[in-house]
Amino acid sequence: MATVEIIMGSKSDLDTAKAAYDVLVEFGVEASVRVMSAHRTPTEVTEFASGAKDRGVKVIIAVAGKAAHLAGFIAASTTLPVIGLPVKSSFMDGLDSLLSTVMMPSGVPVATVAVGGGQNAGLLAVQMLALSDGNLSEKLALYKQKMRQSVLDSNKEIQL
Ligand code: RP5
Repeated sequence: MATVEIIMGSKSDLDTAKAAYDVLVEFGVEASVRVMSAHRTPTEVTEFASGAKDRGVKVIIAVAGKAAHLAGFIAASTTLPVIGLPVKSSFMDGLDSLLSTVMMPSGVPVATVAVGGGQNAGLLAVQMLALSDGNLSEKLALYKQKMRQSVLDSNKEIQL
């Protein structure tokens, strides 16, 4: 069973979801990707969300675009942390997805990352898991060190 379950509203969201999945794989976290729609399969989403904790899931990443209610709909039925990943849509460049995901009512939080921010969604999930996993915590520290070094190297290369 996956520690992080990534749910996307449509298979058309796969490229966005894959960026989060790739980060989780890079950190050695068990992850899965499934299609489930808040609007088209509401019964399945409710069953999925209400049973996630008992399946051993620790974090859920919900990927959706347009009227993107998936993350909030999942958060309504679980106490697990839910990360919302808004998809860049064709008509409003993802502003519709962003607002539909982030503007949750009090009591039902969704930790929303940037439009198309798959990498950060994956990293945020890793950071949550690292709170109780020393090995992951060390990997995150190394990741930060590498990122820092990369910027320092860029600065050396670009001397105009
Ligand atoms: C949302 O509507 C999905 O998350 C997707 O981003 C968007 C369009 O879905 P499709 O019409 O491509 O299936 O539910």
